[in-house]
Amino acid sequence: MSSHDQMTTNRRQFLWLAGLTGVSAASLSLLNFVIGDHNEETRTRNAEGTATAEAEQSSSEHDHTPTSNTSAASTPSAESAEDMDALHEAGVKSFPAATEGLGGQPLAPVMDGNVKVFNLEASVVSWEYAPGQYAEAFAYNGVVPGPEIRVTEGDQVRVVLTNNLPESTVIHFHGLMLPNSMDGVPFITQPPIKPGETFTYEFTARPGNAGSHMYHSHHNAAEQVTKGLLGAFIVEPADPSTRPAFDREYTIILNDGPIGGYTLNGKSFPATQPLTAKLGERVLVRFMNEGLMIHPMHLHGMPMTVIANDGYLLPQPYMLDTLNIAPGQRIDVLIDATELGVWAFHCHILSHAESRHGMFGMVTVLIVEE
Ligand SMILES: [Cu+2]
Repeated sequence: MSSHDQMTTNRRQFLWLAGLTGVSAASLSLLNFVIGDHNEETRTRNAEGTATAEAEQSSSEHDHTPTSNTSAASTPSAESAEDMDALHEAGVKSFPAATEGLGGQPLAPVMDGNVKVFNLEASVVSWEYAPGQYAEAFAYNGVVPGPEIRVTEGDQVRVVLTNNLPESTVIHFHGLMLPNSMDGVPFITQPPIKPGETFTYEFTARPGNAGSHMYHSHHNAAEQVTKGLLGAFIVEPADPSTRPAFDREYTIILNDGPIGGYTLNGKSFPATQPLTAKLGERVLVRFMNEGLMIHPMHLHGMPMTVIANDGYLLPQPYMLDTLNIAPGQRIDVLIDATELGVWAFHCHILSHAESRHGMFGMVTVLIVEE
């Protein structure tokens, strides 16, 4: 494929995704412009020496992603700077790369009287976490993350889970205050839901429990959750004026493990999705960590204001540009989109974000446009 064809394909992929996310064609030219600048910097930096490459070589042993080529990493001198740069450039230029399946989309409830009913099915799927890269995943309704469940304080909620996995499972509603029998922990609050069985969870979204929460497996969880049995459970405040206003919102679920290594919303760069905002908008980002490691997410160009931990509003918001998010935590931040451009947004444990062969894993961008 010629570079022109590749560029055309990438443009098509970007426009396809732009259609989903509302990014205008102007963003595309902006992205090309900024990427061009970035590559100039990259070439300059790589000409300075090989110390970085050696550090990356040792860290690459910990990568569990297909972009980490250990045989190449063991012979760094075999690769020219030009070859390395070409791989870095190709990865960035393919962003955002189209892949099959998109998790975390809102699940519309079915009403049963005044009860909001959410139907979930857990099953084994083949999940494309990066272009052409598939892994066996355990998924709710076929996607990773599972569909977003969103209710309002005071709602009566029913979640019906059918287990079509080859092993037992349960759902724990992480962060929700609910009756003990609905807490979803095998042999503490309920028997495991065996293969082929269905279990019904029912509770009220309590006033005072608004915020960013999660649902996930609590059985063989180190394996089941990292393989995909996770999702966002968002409780809207009954009175929206009780929480800070924003113009648009994104949820970023962090995960690390068997499906794609280090992922944002079930995808590894360049298959992650960009965040977009118009200049001057205020963006709410709900970070949720479903993985086994801490991930310090770093936004270039603008600070983030932390407004809530685990759903609970902070008495005093504070600003930062690198946010540690531990397993189980949900942290809400506001970003004032004051700076035009395409800004890198990535985990700052660098071996979760970049190898000798380019960026992968927990990398996306915030695009601020006119
Ligand atoms: Cu990380």
